[in-house]
Amino acid sequence: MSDMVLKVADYKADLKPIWCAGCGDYGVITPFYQALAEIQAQPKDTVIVSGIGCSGRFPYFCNTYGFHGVHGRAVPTAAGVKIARPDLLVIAVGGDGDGLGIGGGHLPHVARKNVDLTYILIDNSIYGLTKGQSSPTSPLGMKSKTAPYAYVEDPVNPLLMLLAYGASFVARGYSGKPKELKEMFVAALKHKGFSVLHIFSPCVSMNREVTAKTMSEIVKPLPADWDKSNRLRGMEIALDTATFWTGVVYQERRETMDERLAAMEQRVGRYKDLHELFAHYK
Ligand SMILES: Cc1ncc(C[n+]2csc(CCOP(=O)(O)OP(=O)(O)O)c2C)c(N)n1
Ligand code: SF4
Ligand SMILES: [Mg+2]
Repeated sequence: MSDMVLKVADYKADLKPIWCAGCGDYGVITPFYQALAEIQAQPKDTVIVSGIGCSGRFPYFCNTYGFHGVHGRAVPTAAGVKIARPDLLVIAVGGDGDGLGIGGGHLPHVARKNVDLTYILIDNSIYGLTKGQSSPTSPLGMKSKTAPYAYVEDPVNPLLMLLAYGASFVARGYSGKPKELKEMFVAALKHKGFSVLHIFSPCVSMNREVTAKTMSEIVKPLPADWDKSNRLRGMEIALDTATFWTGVVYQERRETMDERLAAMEQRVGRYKDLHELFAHYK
């Protein structure tokens, strides 16, 4: 397998995506397949871990290893896979409810630890799978099944949070711009460290307010000479909520958790079992 040149079709599972017709997630998975082919990811060495949600179905549609886990736990589970098997290409996928609601407490820790994995956060500002409850990114005033008059909460700002948490690669994309997304996926997958893509992907069935039409009015690519090394500048554009700037916002090379663990193993050796480890503390 490793001597063969893999094509985009080689990354597609036999099971075709079953999202609603017109769902933005098709615009996410297509460039993702293309990016896997571009970097020639080996399916046997690639693991996709997802949470629960329409977006959480991602691993079923990819010809790689997959783990469809517990709602909100895609990122810490993926981190565990990477720490146990640093040789694997590890990808976590989930929705805005999964990653920013129930799983919101996990994100800062995997980001600060700089675990070497790629997290695809697919945001549609709604709980799609469970049929239309407000989510942490639903805008103030938006109507939903759980806010029939209007949503009374302010949304979180995922880009601002990810930059503040210390993620070493932060990009923002839109499912309606798949060519841009493919480039971002390639850069994220090649990045050594925690790379995260916040991707807006309209839910055509459950969200009638944040749509492809409203997004097309605010999506704008970052300038070609954008300085990716400036975290504060990234925070400034995150705070510009009138424009949905897309592109690689921030990137730095910082020692990763698996590099630090490997260095420690070199220094102290690998413990054979827990008795040996605890003997160290006597
Ligand atoms: C512990 C737990 N709580 C709640 C649920 C129900 N549940 C399943 S998916 C989901 C929300 C999905 O929304 P999101 O993460 O935004 O994904 P989307 O479907 O929009 O892609 C919820 C609340 C669950 N499966 N497990
Ligand atoms: S409910 Fe929304 S997010 Fe889920 S498959 Fe349908 S369009 Fe996509
Ligand atoms: Mg969602």
